[in-house]
Amino acid sequence: MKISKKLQDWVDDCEKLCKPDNVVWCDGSKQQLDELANELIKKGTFQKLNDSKRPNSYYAKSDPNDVARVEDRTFICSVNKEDAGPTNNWMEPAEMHKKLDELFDGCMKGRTMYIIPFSMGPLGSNIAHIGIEVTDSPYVVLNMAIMTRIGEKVLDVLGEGEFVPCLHSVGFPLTDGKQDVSWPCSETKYIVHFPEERSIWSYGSGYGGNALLGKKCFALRIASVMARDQGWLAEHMLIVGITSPEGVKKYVAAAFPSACGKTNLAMLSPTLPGWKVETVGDDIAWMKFGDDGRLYAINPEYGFFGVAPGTSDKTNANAMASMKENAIFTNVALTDDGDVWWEGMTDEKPAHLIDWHGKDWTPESTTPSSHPNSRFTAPASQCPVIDPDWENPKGVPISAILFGGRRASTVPLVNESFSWQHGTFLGSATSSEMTAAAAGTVGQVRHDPFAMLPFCGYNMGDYFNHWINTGKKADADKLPKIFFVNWFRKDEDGKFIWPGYGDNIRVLKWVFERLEGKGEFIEMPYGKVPAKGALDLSGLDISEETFEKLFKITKEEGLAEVNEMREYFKKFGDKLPVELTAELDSLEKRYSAM
Ligand code: O2Y
Ligand code: MN
Repeated sequence: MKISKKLQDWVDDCEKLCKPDNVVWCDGSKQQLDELANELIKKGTFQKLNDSKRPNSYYAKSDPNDVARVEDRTFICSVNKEDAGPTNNWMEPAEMHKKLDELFDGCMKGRTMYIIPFSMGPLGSNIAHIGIEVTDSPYVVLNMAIMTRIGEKVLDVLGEGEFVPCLHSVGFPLTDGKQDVSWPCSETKYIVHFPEERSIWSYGSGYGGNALLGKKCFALRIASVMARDQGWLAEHMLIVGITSPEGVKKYVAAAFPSACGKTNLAMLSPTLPGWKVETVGDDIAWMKFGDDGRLYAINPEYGFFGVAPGTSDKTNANAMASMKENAIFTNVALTDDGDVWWEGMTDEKPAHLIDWHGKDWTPESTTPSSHPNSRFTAPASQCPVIDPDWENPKGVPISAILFGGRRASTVPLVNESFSWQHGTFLGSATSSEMTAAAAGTVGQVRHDPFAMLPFCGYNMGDYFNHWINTGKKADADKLPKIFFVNWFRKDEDGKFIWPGYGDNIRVLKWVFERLEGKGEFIEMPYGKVPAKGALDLSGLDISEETFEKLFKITKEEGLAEVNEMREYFKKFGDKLPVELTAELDSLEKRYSAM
C-alpha cells in the first residue's frame, strides 16, 4: 500500500496516543472484511442471519445507552466561539484538545487499531474528498465498508494529497484484566470537530453518526466548512432523477428534517403512469459548479443507513430490496428462523421474536421489539432504482432544490420561491413537528433551517450568507429553482389530507413542469402554487374544497408565522443576512395586503 509520509506520521501519532496492541490497515478486500465479521461473531457483537433468508448479513444489538447521535455531546471547536454560532456546542480548541488527549491516552489498550482510508464520493471525482478513519471498532470498519468506498484503491487516489483525519475510539480499553463486552462504549462521549484543522475526534460511542465518521461528521459538519471556504454546497439532501413519460430527465435535491419521509422520497415508486424516479442518494449531497455554470451533485456515500421501523414493502419496497443481502441490522428484532423484523415491516406481527434487548418478545409485549432508531446498513448499489449516473464522477446537474417539513397547517403542499434569495429564506424557515421523542414534545414545532441544524459545522448565520452569496455569484438562469413541500397537512379532524408516498409524484410532476416553463401557477403571498387543474389529481378522490385546504394560509396564520420567524431570526444577531430580513418584511407586506 502506498502511504504518504503525512499519513504515516498521523497514524504513528494516533498509535502513540491510543496504545493499541495491534495496528491493521483496511485494504477493503472481501477476505479481510469476512475475517472481521467472523471475529465479531466470536465476540458476540454479530450474529449471522440465516443465509437462505438474508445472505451475507449480520445482526447487532448495541448497549441500550448507545442508540443514537448525541447532539448534546457534539462540539464545533472553532478558534472563535462566534464561528460555531448559536446552534452549536463550543469549547476552546486547546482546552478540548487537552481533554481529548487525556481521554484517548491508552484508550485502545488490549484492542486493534484499524486504519480505514475512505472516499466520500466516486473515486477520483473532483467533487469527492478523502478521509482516513482510525478506529478500535471492527463494527465501524464493516459499516464504513458499506457506507463509503474504502481500502487500497483510496490510497492510490490520495497519493500525497489532503485527507480529513478522523480518530474514533469506543473508549473501552481492556486494561487490568477487564473483560470485553459485545458492545463496548463509554458513558463519557465526545463528538468533536475542529473546523480550522479539518479534523474529527470521536470518543465513547460505537453507534451510527457518532462513529461512522464519514457521514454526519465529515460529509456535513466538516464539509460544510470546506464548502463555505471553497465556494460549493455540502447539504443534508437526497438526490433523485425524475424522468417524464416523454423521456425527459431532471435531477432534484431535497432537504427534510428527520421523520419527514426522506428515504421514501429518495426511492419513490410513482403512482402516475410513465413517470420514473431513480435514486442518486438518500441523505447527503455535495454540489459544485461545473464549467457550464450549473450545479452538479454527487452522493458522497456508498450505502444507506436507514431507520428500520416503518419500512415495509408497502412504504418503501426499494429500501426493502436494497437490504435483502450484504446488510447489517442494528437494534431491530430477530425472528425464530434467523431473520430480522421491526414494527411496521408486516401487518401481522410474528408470534415470537428476540427483541433488541435480547429478550423474548410476543405481540402481547408492552414494549416495541425494535428500538425506534434501529437501523439497516445496505449497499446503495443494491437499490433496484439506483440511478445509472449515481457514480458519475462529474455528478448530476441539479434543476431543482426542495425543502420540506412536517406541518399540520400553515405550510402549503407545495410552493415555488420567487427567486434564489426567496428560496434561501424558505430554506431558513424549514421547521417540523416532532413525532415522538421526549414527553410533551409531540406536535411541537422545531426550527431546523435547511434541515442542517445539527449538521452545520459553523455559524448558521454565516451559512445563510453562504447561500445568499452562492446565488449572487451564479448565473441566475442556471441555478436550480427552489420549492417548499409539506406532505403532512391535516384537516380539522386531524386526518392527513394528502395521500403522500407514491402520490408525491404528482407534486414532482408540477415541479418538473415549472422547470420546463410550463405548469400553470397562481401567486400567493408565500410563493407560487399550482393553479386549479395544474396539479395532476387523476384517480384521486380529492375534492375542490380539500385541494384548497392544501394551500390555504389565512392572513392571521401568515402574519403569526412572520412574527414567529422574526423572533427566531433574533438568535442569529448581526450574522443574519439583511436579505433574509428583507424577505421577511416583504412576506409581511404581502400578507398584510391580503
Ligand atoms: O442515529 C444515528 O446515528 C443516525 S442519524 C441519521 C442516519 C442516516 C441518515 N440521517 C440521519 C439523521 O439524523 O439525519
Ligand atoms: Mn440525515
